[in-house]
Parts: sequence; C-alpha cells; structure tokens
Amino acid sequence: MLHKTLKPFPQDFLWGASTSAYQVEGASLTNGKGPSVQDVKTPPAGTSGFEVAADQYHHYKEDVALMAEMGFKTYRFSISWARLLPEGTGRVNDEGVQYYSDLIDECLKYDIQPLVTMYHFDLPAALDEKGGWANRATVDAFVEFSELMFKSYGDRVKYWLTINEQNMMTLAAGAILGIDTSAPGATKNIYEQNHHMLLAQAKAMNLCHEMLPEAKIGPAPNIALVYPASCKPEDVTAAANFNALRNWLYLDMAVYGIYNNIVWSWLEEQDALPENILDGDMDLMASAKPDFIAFNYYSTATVKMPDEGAEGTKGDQQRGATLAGFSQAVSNPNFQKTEFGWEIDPIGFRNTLREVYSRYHLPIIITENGLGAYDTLEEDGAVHDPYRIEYLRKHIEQMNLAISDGVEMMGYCPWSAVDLISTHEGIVKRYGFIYVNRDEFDLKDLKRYRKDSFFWYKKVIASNGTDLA
Ligand code: BGP
Repeated sequence: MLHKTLKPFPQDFLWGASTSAYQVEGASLTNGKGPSVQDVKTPPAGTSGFEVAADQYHHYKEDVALMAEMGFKTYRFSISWARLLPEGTGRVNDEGVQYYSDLIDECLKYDIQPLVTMYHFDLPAALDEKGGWANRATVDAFVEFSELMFKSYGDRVKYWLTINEQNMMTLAAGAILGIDTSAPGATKNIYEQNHHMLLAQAKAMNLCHEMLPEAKIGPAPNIALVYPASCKPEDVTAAANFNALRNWLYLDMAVYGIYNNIVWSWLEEQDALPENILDGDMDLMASAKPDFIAFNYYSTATVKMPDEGAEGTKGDQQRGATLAGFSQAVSNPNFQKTEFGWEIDPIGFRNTLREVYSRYHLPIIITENGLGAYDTLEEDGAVHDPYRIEYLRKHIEQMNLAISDGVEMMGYCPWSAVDLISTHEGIVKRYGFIYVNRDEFDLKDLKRYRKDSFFWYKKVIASNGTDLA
C-alpha cells in the first residue's frame, strides 16, 4: 500500500536499545552472583566465556551517560535471576538487588525509562540441576523471583517483559535448553517445558497487575513471518504450519490463553502432547492479559511443504530442520545476507508488524532488531559502520510505513546498546552503537567509543524518526 503522507511516530515513542545481563554485565561469578546455565556451559570453540563480557557491571554509569547522549527514552536490559537469587530461590543477594536499583536510578536520572526483561536465557544453574523448566517447581521459583523484582523496583519500573524468546528456546531446545533432541520423547519433553514457561509467564503477568496496577507487562518472543517458497497451495499450508509453530503458539497463549490448534494437532500426531497441563492451568492462562506485545525481529523464514514420504530431520527447527508433512526450511533468494549469514528483510518487518497487530490489536514495542558485523576501531577512535546504519534505516522506514498502515507502535529498541557477547559467536560479532574495546580473549581496556551509528541514531531520535539520512 502506498501512502501519500506518512503518519508520524507517536510523540512519546520509546526510542532506545537493548542488552541482556549475561551478555553485557560481566562480574558473572562475583559480587554474590550465583552461576547461571550460561556460566556453566562450555563456550563454543574460539569464543570467550561471559566472565567479563562488556563489563557493564562496572561501567554502567558511563554506558547510561552515553545512552543519554544519544537521547534514549528507554533502555531495555535484563535482570540476572542468579544475581538476585544465587540458588534461584530462597537466599537473596542484597548486593545484586542494589546493583539493579542503582542502574534503574541512573537511567531515571536522564529520563530514560527502564524496560526490564525478567528472564533472558540465564536460568540459575541451581534450578537447572533440579530439572530446570521440566520441573514445575521452577514455575514457583520464577514467581518468587518476579515478586522480588516487583517489590524492589516496582516503584520505578513501568515496563516489564516476561521471558525473552521463549519460542527460540523451544525451537532450538538442544542449543538453548540443553535438551538431547534425538532422545525418545524429546518433543513431548520440550513442549512440557514450554508449558511450564507459559504458566510462569501468565503468573508473572497476573502478579504484576496485582502488585503494580500502574505498570505494563508483555511477552517478548522472536516473531517473524514465515513465507511460502512458492504459490503452490501446499507451500502456503507449510507456511501456515510453521507460522503457527514459530509465532502464533506463543502470542495466542500470551494474549488469549489458548493453545494454537495447528500446533496442538501437530503435537497430537506425534504423540507429544504435553501431559503436565493440570486443572486450573488453562483458566490461569486465559486470565493473564498482556498490556502490549514486545517482539524481537531479525529476519523472516521461508518454507516449503516437504516431499511426500520425506523423513523428518532432527535439530534446530528454526533453521534447517524438516518436519515431515509439516514444513521444510529453504533459503530465500530475494535477500542479501549479513557477514554472519543472516538474511536481511526490512519489508518482512513491516509485514510482520501488520500481521501481529491485525491478530492481537495490542500496542507493539520492538525489543531487538539489528546487524551483527565485524567492526574496526580506527587509529583516531572512529568506528565506521555504514552497513549497520543502512540496516537500521531500512527497518525504521518500514516501521514508519507500518505505523501509516495503522499499526500502534510504542517503541523501538535495536540490539544492542553497546557491544556485547553474541549467543554463540563471541564478541567479534558486534551489534552495538557503542564500541567496547576488547577482543575475543584479550580484554584490553574495555574503553567505550562512539561508532558512526551512534551519531546517526542520535539524529534519528532527536528528529523523532524523520531524519534518517
Ligand atoms: C536474540 C537474543 C539475543 C541476541 C540476538 C542476536 O535471539 O535474544 O540474546 O544475542 O538474538 O543473536 P546472536 O547473539 O546469536 O547474534
């Protein structure tokens, strides 16, 4: 649809950027923090662990001052569960509680609204040892952790996000939840863990509304439209299948408290229906209502219907697996790719925003979007990253078109505010507006430098999204 005039970004639009605790903070096993699953796993070969990361724990004042210089209206960060509750439940680490209190105050000093992710891939290792999300007691532990956060920070934090990318944890359960996906009964196990996370989210949303009536809370999955590889009706069915499994399962549950029917029948067919749905669970899910939808967007996916009789392949269901009779990922020839092989699809961003809004009619905030690249720090302290500016510009343009299509947008937080350690490709895969001077294994001086994208984003924010040049 062409627009003669674009609708402006709302006046109170929350421009900002994101990080997550284990990827940015450092101090991973000090200052009273317990280990999380991220701290006890072996990092992929050639990549650094998370002991120091970008050392935001010791640089938060400087980092927040730089965000303020860019004009941030919000900063999305996550709270490390094991920093507050070193064993995941029970004993509280006061020093950890104080750290986030100080970080929140530092943001508010500059009128930057904290946007807090409650759980971002870093389950306390102590809970993991007791079965992790397979154990229903983890749901109670999450509620205890939520209550502690609401009590400690609810007087200052207006915006809360429940669980980061629960759908990616489920789809890539081998890599993120550490589940042996080739074990018999693995799919049932994964979707039982998924049910517990959905329950934890619903309880946290209800508790938030009860304890903090003024606050707003929402889910934060990774949502991206799935395209059919062709206009063959079979491929359209495959795309609908994978859209349901990748996207709608999570939002249908968060917003309506119902299991998506396509996913449900897929699970049923494989004898993998979650058996841990207890009396009262579904009523609880239906009672919990998000105030907005947050989602991360990097790129769309494309699928075809697998050939008849094709066997399913195990593995990462997001990228590459074939689900027999359901969907098969294919690469889309219409896109350029990042240096790290991720497809770039800004128009898919508009399409995804439109689809999510038409389905759920809730305001949307983007909690991640960005480009990972090898950046170079020049002798004079500059970092020239035109590729990142181009990526962000194209996505912001498409977001403006989506607003003009009638999508209600609350904010935009690209990944990431400062350079940090990627999930599995190290610090050399940089996303930040702020360069952090360290290499994979040489920590150097961790000094901060403003990239070209820093100055560009500052202009974007100052003009409320009208100056993208
Ligand atoms: C999202 C995660 C982030 C982040 C980002 C980039 O899935 O929520 O934690 O890291 O992707 O991914 P990567 O670090 O693998 O490049």
